[in-house]
Amino acid sequence: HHHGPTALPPPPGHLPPFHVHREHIGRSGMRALWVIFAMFTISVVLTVILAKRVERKFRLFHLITGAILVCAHASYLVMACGMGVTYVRTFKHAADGAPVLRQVFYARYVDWAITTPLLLLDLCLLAGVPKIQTVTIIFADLVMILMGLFAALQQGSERSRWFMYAVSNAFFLVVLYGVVVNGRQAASLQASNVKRVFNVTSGMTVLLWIGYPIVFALTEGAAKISVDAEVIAYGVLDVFAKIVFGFYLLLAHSHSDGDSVVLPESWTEPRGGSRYGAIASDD
Ligand code: RET
Repeated sequence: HHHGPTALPPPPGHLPPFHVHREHIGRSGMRALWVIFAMFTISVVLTVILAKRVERKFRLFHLITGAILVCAHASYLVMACGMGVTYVRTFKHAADGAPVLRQVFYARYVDWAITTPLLLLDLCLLAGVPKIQTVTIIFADLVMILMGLFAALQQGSERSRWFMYAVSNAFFLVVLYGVVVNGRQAASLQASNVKRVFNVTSGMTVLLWIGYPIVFALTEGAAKISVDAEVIAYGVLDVFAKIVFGFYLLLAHSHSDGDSVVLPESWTEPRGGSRYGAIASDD
């Protein structure tokens, strides 16, 4: 009998028939992926149009928000084409006792690893959060996403999956603290319009982001809801956390000089002798 070049040698002895039950995306999930892909496509075009309407020096938030939208647009295209997805063992069994494997879209985590730091950068630059605090918030966020990815792909033990979920949530608390405490403190020094825009965008961030670990627990965590429901739930959160957030930020922040953000000295001042790199001693 001929085996292809990559075929493994036949197993020794008799193996029991191995069959598994698979949970995967259906029609409504596929339709949702394409609809959300289309929404991100339109949003990218609108962001470019909005950017063209303001002077170059007021385009920082358009650039960051545009990068977030382009990234999500690419990630939805990848997922709608059936890429960035794998099967992971759940800890459930089908009626006939077969283990249940479930589709996990790890492409999301690649997207989130890039876009959540940029969303936080939007908020930190808006409030004028000092550099070191900004870097801390963004690094905590990156660890949160990566630990979530490892939890989602974990097949060995259910306990280690939930342990890593807890670690990820601990880093999430650091992010929330940074946005609510450091962000609010920095924003309190800004003009009233900037303060108002920060209150709305940071409030949206806190409320919407809390939705992600909840959806995770129901889907990649415990496989309580279908893959279609998962795609729709994350999709709704993504649309609000990226598109609604982004356009509110760009439209409410009216780009007149009186509204512009005041960054701490350490962001803007040239290097001096008493500095630690480009960072002020009081930063
Ligand atoms: C995971 C699982 C583990 C626990 C926690 C999570 C948090 C995820 C968050 C994602 C935010 C995504 C956004 C995407 C862009 O639209 C990784 C789901 C805490 C907060 C805002």
